[in-house]
Amino acid sequence: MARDLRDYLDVLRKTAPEELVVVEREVNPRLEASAILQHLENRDASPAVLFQKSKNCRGESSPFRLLSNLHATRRRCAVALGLEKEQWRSELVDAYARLQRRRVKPVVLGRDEAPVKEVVRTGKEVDLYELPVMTVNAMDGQPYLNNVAVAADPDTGVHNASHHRMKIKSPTRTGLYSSPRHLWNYFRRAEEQGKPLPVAMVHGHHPAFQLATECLIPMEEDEYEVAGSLLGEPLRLVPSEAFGDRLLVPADAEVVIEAEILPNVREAEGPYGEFTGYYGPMRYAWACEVKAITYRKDPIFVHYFAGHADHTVVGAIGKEAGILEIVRAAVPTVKAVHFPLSGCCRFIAYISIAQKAEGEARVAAMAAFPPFDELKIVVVVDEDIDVFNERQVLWAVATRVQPDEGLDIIRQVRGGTLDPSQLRPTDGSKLIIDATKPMDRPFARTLDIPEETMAKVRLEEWLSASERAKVGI
Ligand SMILES: Cc1cc2nc3c(=O)[nH]c(=O)nc-3n(C[C@H](O)[C@H](O)[C@H](O)COP(=O)(O)O)c2cc1C
Ligand SMILES: [Mn+2]
Repeated sequence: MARDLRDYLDVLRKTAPEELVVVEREVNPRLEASAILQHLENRDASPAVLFQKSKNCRGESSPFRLLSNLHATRRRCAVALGLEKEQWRSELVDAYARLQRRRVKPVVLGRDEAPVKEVVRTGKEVDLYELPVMTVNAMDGQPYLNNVAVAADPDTGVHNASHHRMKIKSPTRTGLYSSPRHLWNYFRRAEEQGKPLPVAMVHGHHPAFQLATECLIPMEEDEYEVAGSLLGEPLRLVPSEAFGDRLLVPADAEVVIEAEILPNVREAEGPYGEFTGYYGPMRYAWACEVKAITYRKDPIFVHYFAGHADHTVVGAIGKEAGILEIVRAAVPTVKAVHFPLSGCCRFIAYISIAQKAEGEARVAAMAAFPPFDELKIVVVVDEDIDVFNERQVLWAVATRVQPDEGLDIIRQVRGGTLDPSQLRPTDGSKLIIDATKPMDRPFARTLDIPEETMAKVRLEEWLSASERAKVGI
């Protein structure tokens, strides 16, 4: 059996049942589903939520189940990569980096063998409003598809996969906003040749697939091979309905929506509730025509809770792993990289190093910026600081940094296009905070209690069960 979403949900039910909440009552994907997720978040709960029954975009009962918030915790991402749920800190990033080094080529199946072809809608049968697409935030106005967009390089045929949203404008027409990265580059080259670019939205697969699409690899390399690396087996592909071998799509996906991005057409897109926690503006963006929708029997439609952890955590782990590898080439003693939720998992990175020579912290920070344009602030700390513990990181900033020595600003560098504080469309500034201890003079010693005393004192011998219960141990 190939690995897919259903097999992952089974593993989750067995190893981390508290991570999945099932709702039997029929939900409306228009704002009601996100209100439920928001109520949970307000109580500090971030389970994946599987709605067993959902309405479609017309408010009618649909045959689709709706799954959201799947990627909102690193624990669930750890389980997706075959780790224990407790291994969600640097073990998860290290595992991603290790797995990604060994690429696994995909295999191509015939149509009859592909679960995603169990139901095929083409021509007049194509109707996006039949899907349970969520309208997540008040000002979105329309439902937006939001998941993995796959495309083939118009010149080489190599496949790229990356998350993108698509505004639904009619039963077959969508808008697509893309920042200048790989998919953007593919389409611009197709457009220069006057051709449309085939693209497919993949809504639902084993979450290792979604995690793989956020890897940092050169554009010439095949992202389906990275999906194989993280899945631990070749990704199974199948020719698309509308474009045949020119666009191969994941055979074990739940739902695939095949479309063409139209050359020389721009239409209004947005506002949209962004990963930043703000609405992004309305602007002229690409337009697409949907050619086919295919899905499995008893389909599960996966939708991100846009603007929340579900939208950002999935992108963080591949970025952390890619930056860890690149920083390691410059500073071999790098220990860990973390893109915290407080920086929307993109704008801020915490990097720890075992500094051996003065100046290595700056080298680590400089190496971290180029691979990912949205990274804006890098904080470098010593190895005694756990980069997954934000309080420790800020303690290092508070006690090891003098602002006139520890900060550097780099101006007019490619930045994220969705950062609301950025003045110009594609460039902004970067900040380095070197929160490592100086090496050229003695530094204050961190508090500690002798190790042998710590080892000798066992709390069970000092606190009765009832007293231990008071402090939750
Ligand atoms: C859930 C999610 C939604 C995203 N939506 C978009 C989007 O609509 N447009 C965009 O340009 N980038 C979006 N991104 C960011 C890209 O997926 C990300 O930068 C990716 O690495 C680009 O890959 P590529 O260079 O292979 O195209 C999204 C990321 C996530 C995790
Ligand atoms: Mn790419």
